[in-house]
Amino acid sequence: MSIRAGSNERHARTNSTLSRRNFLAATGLAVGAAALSSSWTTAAAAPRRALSDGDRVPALVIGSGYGGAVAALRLTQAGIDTHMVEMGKSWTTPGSDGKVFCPMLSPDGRSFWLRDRTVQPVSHFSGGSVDKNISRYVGVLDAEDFGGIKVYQGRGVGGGSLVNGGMAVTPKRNYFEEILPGVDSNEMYSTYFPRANAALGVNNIDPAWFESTEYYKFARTGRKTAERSGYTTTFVPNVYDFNYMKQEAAGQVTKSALVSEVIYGNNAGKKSLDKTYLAAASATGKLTISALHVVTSVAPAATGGGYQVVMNQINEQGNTVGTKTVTADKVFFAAGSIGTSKLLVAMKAQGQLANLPGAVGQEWGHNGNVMVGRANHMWDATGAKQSAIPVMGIDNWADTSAPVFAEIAPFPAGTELWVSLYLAIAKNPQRAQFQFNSATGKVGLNWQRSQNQPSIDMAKKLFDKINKKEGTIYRTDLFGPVQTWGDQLTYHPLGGCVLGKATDGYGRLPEYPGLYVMDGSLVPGNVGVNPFVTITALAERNIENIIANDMN
Ligand code: FAE
Repeated sequence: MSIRAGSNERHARTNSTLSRRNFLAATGLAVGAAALSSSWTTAAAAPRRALSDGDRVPALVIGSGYGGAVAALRLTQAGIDTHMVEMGKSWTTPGSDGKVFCPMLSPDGRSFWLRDRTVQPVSHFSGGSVDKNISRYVGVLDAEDFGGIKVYQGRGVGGGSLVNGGMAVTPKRNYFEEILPGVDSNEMYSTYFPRANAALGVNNIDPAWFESTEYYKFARTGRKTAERSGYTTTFVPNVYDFNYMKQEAAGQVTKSALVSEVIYGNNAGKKSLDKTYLAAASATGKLTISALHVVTSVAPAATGGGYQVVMNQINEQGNTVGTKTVTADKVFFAAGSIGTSKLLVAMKAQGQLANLPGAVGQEWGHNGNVMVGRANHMWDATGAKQSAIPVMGIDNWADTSAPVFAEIAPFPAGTELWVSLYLAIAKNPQRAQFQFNSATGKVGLNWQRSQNQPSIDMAKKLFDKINKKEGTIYRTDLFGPVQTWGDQLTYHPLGGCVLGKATDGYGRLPEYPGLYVMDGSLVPGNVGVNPFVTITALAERNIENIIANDMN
């Protein structure tokens, strides 16, 4: 869906005077808003008024992922008119196939961000590439290439929540205390993690159904082989609605997770942010979302205080169709670890925000991600039918010689492959920095592929043991023509603007009052589990403090 700025611009200017009643009537949200606490309401119902050139707004949020969605909800609930800017599109309009998101097994332009060919994480099979040509479009999944690593990220209103596996994991408390010693963990574990889990709609699979359904045979096989080698496995909560999934299996509703949908978006079943935090923020009548707008610059306003935010409006082919400058009293950077770090490092280097501290752009890590596949024996099938939503992990974090938390990942190819696939999160201490290149005007990330060797070594210890016990081998055909480890990619970019180092203890950039960081860039490189619950809970903690102290 494209933004028609022209016809909508006047609304942005009058937003602050738009009454809640008019808002609800205009958007058809009245019923959904009333039922919000117990059911799903989509932010699709939010008015798609784009910001206009020359607007002055109280609060502007860059990015609509976890950090941005928390900021938007809590700011709007505090009565503050909030304007969100998102480079991706609003995923609300079905394509010619009647679906908003494209099928996982036959991807089209909707799958990838501005590419002519897919870059699938599992890119090969039996010696050949499984990538496919696609039309260039503002698709939902980006694979941003920094030379040493490809960073997968969600693009669209809802950020990473649109494409992720929904695994909602609260980190181990002792490791959280180790990585963020300045944060009161009592508060986090008694207040903010529970608050985040509740607002995200986290739920657990029914263990009895898990044991019986063909769709989780792959996870049961992964569990059996891990436990036979003495490893502990654990169920992992998720934001995919497991009641809906059960109904899918029973043939009562349209299938989504059970027809392989996940990394190119779920057409049903998943409580992505547009159905939780952003829907609730929209229902206040205080939020506008400008989709297909890319923020390119933030600098102190020349007069009147606040910050000048420059953005390019793009069309669905990614071409710039306009440029706007908006002044905001407060700006919340929530463009993700990569997006926020790139913006801040560029602004510091180019002089717009020259006084930012040296810690900006530092301590980036990929959460120790590495993927691997094992070939099971014929009698250890993984199932032709697999749910695309992972629900189980191998927890070997306590092994200090090789701390690993490995997600037992689905391989939902629609046919029996006997492959057990894993995404390992290892305690890899390696970090990288973002650097501005004055010749190209771009920000790079100096991560080298060799920095992933510690992840490989740790994961290898675990999976070598399983292979030895089972008499099985690694698949060497999944991540390249002959390549065992998927070590050239990450789904979990973290750091670049670390809490208490680049910012104060709550995400403020103290050199520039009114600038805040809200997203995964606050987390120093590794959190030991899938990261979005941590990002959400930290954002909840920080925005509460900011609203209490900075918003008069
Ligand atoms: P994020 O959600 O990335 O949101 C940032 C937003 O800002 C995006 O929508 C961008 O398009 C937008 N943006 C960036 N730059 C600009 C700009 N200049 N102007 C305007 N907008 C901009 O950030 N995590 C889990 O915990 N469990 C999982 O199961 C899981 N699975 C994953 C699977 C995949 C395929 C991927 C890609 C990620 C997965 N993750 C998972 C990671 C998780 O989605 C990620 O940590 C969070 O989305 C990061 O949240 P942020 O708020 O930091």
